Amino acid sequence: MSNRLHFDAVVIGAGFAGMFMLQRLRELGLRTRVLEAGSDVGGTWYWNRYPGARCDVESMEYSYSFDGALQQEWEWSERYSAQPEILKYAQYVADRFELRKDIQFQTKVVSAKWSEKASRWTVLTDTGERFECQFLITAVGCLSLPNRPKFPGDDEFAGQIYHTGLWPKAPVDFRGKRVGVIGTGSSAIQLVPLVAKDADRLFVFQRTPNYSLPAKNRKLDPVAVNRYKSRYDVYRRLARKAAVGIAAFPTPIKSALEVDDVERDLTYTHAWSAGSTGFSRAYIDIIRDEEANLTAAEFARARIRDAVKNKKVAEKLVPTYPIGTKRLCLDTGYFETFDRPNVDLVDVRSDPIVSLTREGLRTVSAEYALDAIVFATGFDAVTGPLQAIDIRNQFDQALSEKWKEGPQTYLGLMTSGFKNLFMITGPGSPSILVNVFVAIEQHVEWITQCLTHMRQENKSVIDAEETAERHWREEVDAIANRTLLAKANSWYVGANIEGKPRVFLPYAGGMAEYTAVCERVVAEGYSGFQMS
Ligand code: NA7
Repeated sequence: MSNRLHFDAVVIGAGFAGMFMLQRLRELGLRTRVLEAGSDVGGTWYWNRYPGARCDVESMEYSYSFDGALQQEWEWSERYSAQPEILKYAQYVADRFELRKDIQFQTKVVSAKWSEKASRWTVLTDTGERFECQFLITAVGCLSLPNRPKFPGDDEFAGQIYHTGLWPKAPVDFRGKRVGVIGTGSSAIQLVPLVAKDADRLFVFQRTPNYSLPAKNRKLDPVAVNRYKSRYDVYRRLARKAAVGIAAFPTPIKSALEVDDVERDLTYTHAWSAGSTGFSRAYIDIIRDEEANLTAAEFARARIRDAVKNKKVAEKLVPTYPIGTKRLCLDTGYFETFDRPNVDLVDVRSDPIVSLTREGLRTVSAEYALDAIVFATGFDAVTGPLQAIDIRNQFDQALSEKWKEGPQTYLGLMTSGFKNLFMITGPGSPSILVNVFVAIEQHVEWITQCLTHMRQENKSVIDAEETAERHWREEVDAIANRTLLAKANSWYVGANIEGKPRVFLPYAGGMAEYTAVCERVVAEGYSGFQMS
């Protein structure tokens, strides 16, 4: 342990949340250091470099709104941006606001401990450095701890192993190779069509088929972009007031069950052709009512059957769970890929993977010779990245110990007993259920406002009250239980990670409602928080 480094605030992570937090803390005049495991900014978009990685929120909305000049000068080229362009945007923002001078890269935070006596956090890193700070702010992202299932024989495989969430920087050449992709979530759905074009043979190991609609991605028309930009503030305001933080999404007013078949079919056809995850918002009750959901699910299932010529394979690709209860995907030619002669779909629900072998992969009934295996197996979402750090309060209680039955937070911003620890897009906040940029900006602004208030009131320590936290947990659960979301075996409830408690992780009440609650808390003099 070398020198101690003293700061007012330490921010963990230099993705979009950490970058904006840094910018705001600087404006407050706080001496801040951002610690980032990667070698550059970008977070999720730094790590997820797999072929086809692309955002499912439209570029014009998936960007910062905090700086008018920035949003005017940045030019997006496509309706849905691909990873390289989003990473370039992150780098551009870092340059423009000279953020890098306060970011320490290739530095992973391993632990943080609050000292009651000093009223400070001590943060230790894998570089052996020790940072001391008054405020610790996590900006670790919700989908940043890869889930890489281990199989017997894991170390024996002689070929290359990749994970979509830890993709190498150097291009991967699949030409002439036999490739296996494990998983059929959003990442695989984006990756598979591109790998299929290059690989000699591609085996897609599917446990659960997923819903996906054609993204209808396209180059952006500069005239339309300029028109959009001339009203950017209006769109941003609309986004903040919209349930999912996306201005372009429809605000449903009707029930799927109150209209006749013809009207419903027209609505779904229109929503499907829009190429957006807003499809599940075509009616107010798709995510709330099983019967309503079935109408949308049946429409989507028919589209998948239409897309695949091989009817036997098509049937295997048709999801059976209620649509929209796991994250709806957008694709470019995913289902059609399974008609290619070099692509095979392997149902590992009925024929599970038993082991990796030197030559490839073995299921109960077959062996697959492979040169490369891609794990598109997702993430230990939302709580995983926070619990991966050994965060301890003054009683030496670990965050992961406190959260062993599931996360407990107040507004997803703080967790009681862990003083001066703020979380951006923490569990219990809208985060990944909404346009994450809107969620990030709202959280950063709230934290900034709170720190300003503390300074004005001459307070140096803040904590969440246990009662407020308990009520918030009940509220988050109650809202989720009014939807079908809580029932699905998704990463929203931690069902993808063995042994993870089944708790609904994000707040499902919508961005506008959540913001209103946060504003009310402030208006009530930070009700539910204790400052000293
Ligand atoms: P997801 O959506 O969690 O998908 C992971 C996929 O991997 C999913 O199909 C899983 O099947 C599959 N999986 C996980 N473990 C296994 C094992 N052991 N065997 C076979 N198949 C397995 O992750 P993504 O990266 O695609 O997407 C995450 C989010 O990133 C996405 O929602 C976007 O917001 C961006 P399962 O469904 O569990 O049966």
